[in-house]
Amino acid sequence: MKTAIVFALAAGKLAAAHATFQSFVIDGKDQGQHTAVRTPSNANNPILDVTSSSMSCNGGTKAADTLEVAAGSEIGLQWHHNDGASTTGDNDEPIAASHKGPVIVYIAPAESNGEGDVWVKIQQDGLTGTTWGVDNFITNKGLVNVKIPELAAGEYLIRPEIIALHEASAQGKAQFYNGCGQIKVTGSGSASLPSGVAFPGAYSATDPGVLCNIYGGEVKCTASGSAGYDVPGPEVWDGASSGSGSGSGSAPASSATPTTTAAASLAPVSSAPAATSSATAAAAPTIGSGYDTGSSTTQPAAQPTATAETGSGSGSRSTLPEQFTISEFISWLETKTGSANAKRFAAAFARRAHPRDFA
Ligand SMILES: [Cu+2]
Repeated sequence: MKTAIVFALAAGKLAAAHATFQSFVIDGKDQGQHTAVRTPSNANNPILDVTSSSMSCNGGTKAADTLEVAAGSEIGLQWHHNDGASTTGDNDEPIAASHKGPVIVYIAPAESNGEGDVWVKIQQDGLTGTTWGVDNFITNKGLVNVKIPELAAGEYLIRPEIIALHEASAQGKAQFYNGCGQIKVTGSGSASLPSGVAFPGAYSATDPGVLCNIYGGEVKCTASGSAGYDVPGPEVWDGASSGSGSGSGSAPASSATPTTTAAASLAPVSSAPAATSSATAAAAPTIGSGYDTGSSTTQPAAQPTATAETGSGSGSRSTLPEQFTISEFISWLETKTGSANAKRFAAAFARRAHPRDFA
């Protein structure tokens, strides 16, 4: 089996394998890139500092338009790896598969501009079995579906968020991605948002779901240290009660809450992997020694090995095609650096989906 991997770095154009929230999808129709979506100030790079002001709306300034959505309706929040670029052949679209972690959605009144204790969590997808929210996110091609609560008509900010935990066993290495969309809720909903949490402020660098080792078997990123994963931040609001937005002591959700519906809508639409999944998995496994010399992360035993590709059309060459196998890549590297260095570099590179400036 030949696994073609696009090593865009070798072609000199590898973008960091991150992601941004870019558009709304309403009734299956994409509303257009940046329409009613605040464009981040720092491209698709992650936030590493939980105290950064960008934790609120990723440094984005107010967009010109606001999108009308019906209270109680389900809308889609579309993310992509790169902004404005073609997604074709991008194995890190919508995000590098290594970037495992939760996918969360918050909402706040628009007049707050995201400042103060205003953010109310309306959905989260953490870890279910061995499936992370980001795994479902990739299966859904970067589309985060969320049900808008039966909110009173008015303008709100909606803030989807991804936390990538692939290096989060070290403090300050969890990667935070968020973005803000501007919506005007219509209809006759009556729920008013409870008080919420602040960004920055809601998360600590040492929260069990932030300082978290996802490798080495069972994940134990919980307050008690038991198996599982505690999604950072408050409890999910049930969409009705008025005093429980800030987390502790929230009322138990009834079986008819938007929470339940929303969780179901986050489930993968299909268990069949996308066509690019095998290549993505090979190119972006969740391990990272290589450049990560400071990491104390326990690595899983299984890893794609360069030698597994031997025999699939290798041969020394001095130039590299746009697509090539690992063995072809090693052969090419050998012509540049010698065998030992080539194998080491190739193996390290294969474990990574993005360059060292933002791991
Ligand atoms: Cu990254």
